[in-house]
Amino acid sequence: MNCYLKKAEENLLPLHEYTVMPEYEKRTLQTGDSITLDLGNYYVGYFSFVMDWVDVYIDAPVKLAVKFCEGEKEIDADFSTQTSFLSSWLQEEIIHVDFPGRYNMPRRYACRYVKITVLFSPQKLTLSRFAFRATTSADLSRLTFPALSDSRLADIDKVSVNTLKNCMQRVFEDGPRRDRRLWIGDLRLEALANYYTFNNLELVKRCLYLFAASEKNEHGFVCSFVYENPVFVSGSDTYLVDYALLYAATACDYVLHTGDKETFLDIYPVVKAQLEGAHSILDEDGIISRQSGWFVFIDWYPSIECIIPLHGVYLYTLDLMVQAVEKLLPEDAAMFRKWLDEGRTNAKKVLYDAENKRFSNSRDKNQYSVHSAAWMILGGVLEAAEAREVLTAALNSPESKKPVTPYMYHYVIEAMIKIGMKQEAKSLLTEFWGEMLDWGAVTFHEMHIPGQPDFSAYGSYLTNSLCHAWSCTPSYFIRKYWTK
Ligand code: RAM
Repeated sequence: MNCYLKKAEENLLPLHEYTVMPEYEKRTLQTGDSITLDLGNYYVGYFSFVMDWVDVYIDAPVKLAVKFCEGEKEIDADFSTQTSFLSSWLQEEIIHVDFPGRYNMPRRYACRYVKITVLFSPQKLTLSRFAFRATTSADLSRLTFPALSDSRLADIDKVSVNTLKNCMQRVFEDGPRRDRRLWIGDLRLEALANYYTFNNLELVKRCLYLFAASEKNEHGFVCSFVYENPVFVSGSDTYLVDYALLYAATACDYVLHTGDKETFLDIYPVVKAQLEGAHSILDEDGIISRQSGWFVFIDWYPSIECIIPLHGVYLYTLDLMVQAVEKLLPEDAAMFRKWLDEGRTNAKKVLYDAENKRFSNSRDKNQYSVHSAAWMILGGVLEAAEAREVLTAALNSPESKKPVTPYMYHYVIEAMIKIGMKQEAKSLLTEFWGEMLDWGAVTFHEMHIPGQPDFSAYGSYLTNSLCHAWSCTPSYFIRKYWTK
C-alpha cells in the first residue's frame, strides 16, 4: 500500500453515533396512505422502523415507497419525472417488507424529512418506532458556542456548525447527499471551520494524506476529488488547477494552525509540486495560462471566466506557502517569495484596468466579475485603499458577474476582511447566509442567489445539495473575527 494511503488509514477514527426518534402518533394505514416524519433537524445515517399488523396477519409482502428529503420541497415532488443528470442522487426507495417486525434500511441517507407511502398492503398495518441512527466524525462534546450579542449571527453560526457536523464523516464530504466525496475546494473550507469548532485534526490529516496518495497529472497536480470507501479511487481524470493550488493552501493552513511540521514535511513534495505545476503553465506575460479540458472551477456562475481568478488563487497560495515555510525551508520560501512578487507585478501590469478600476482582460473575454476582484485582492495585487474601491465597485455594479455559491462568497468575505472592510464583510455575510435562514434552512445550501430560491446549475433545484460543506464558513469568520 502507498505509504500516504497507509497514513490516511491510520487517521481514520470511529464515527460517533446517536439515535434520533421522531415524534409520531401511531395510526392504522392501508394502501394509498402516506405519512411524513420530521426528524426536527438534518441528519446523516441509517433509518429503521417497525411494521405491525392490526387485526389480520399480513400474509404477503408490503410494498412501500420511502423518500428521504433534505428540504420541504422534495416531500411532494415527483422524483420519477426528474430529468436532471444528477437525479439518481434523489433518495427514494421502493421496498418490500416481508414480515412484521423491525426493518433496517441498508443505505445511508441525509435528510430532515422521511415520507412513507403504502403502495400496496394486503391488510391494514401500522408503522412505528422510527429510528434514525445518525453518524458524524465531529465530537459534539468539544463544541462550545460563543456568546454573541447579535442573535442573527448566533443563528447563522449554529446552522454553519450543523452543516459542518453533517459533512464530517469518514472524510470531509462535500455534501452528505451529493456528491458524498472528498473534494479539495470543500475540504479547505471545512478544515478552516473545523479549527474553530470541533478541531478534529486527525480528519484533516487523513484528507491531506488521501490527496497526497492520489494520482497526479502531467503537471504534477493532484486529483480534485477522491473516493475512499469501499476502495480508494482517485480521479475520474478531474484536475482543477485552482483546487490543486488550494490543496497546498490547506496543507499550509494545517501547519500554521497545528505546528505539526512532521505531517507537513511528509506531504511537502506533493504540496510543493502544486506550485511548481502552476508556475510551469505561466504564459509569456507571466500569467497562468488556459489548459485544455475542464481545468478550473472558481464558482458555479454559468459562464464565469477563470484566468484572472485563477491567477489570484496562485498568488494567494504562494503567499500562504511563504508563511508556512519561512522558518522551515528558507530557500524554498525565498523562491516562493520571488514567484509571488513577479506574479503580483505581472497581474497588475497585464490584468488590471487602472482607468476603470477593475480587473478585466481579453484572456477572460473582458468579463467583469466580483470573482476576479476578490481573487486579485486575496493575491495581494493592490494596496488596501485601491482594493477597497475596486471590490466595492464590483459588488455594486449592475454589469458585474456575481457569485452564486457560498464557496465564492467565502473568498469575497475574506478579501473584504483583508483590506479592512470588516463591517461590510459582516453585513454581507449576515445578508447572504441569513436569507437561507429565512427560507427555513437548518443547514446551508450549495448554491444561493438572493431572491431566486429555485436557482440550480444542474437543471433542477431538487438536485442542489442543501447541506453543503463549503457553506459552513460563517462559523470560521464569526469565531475568528467577530467574537469579543
Ligand atoms: C460539485 C460539488 C463540490 C464541488 C465541485 C467543484 O460537484 O458541489 O462541492 O467542489 O462541484
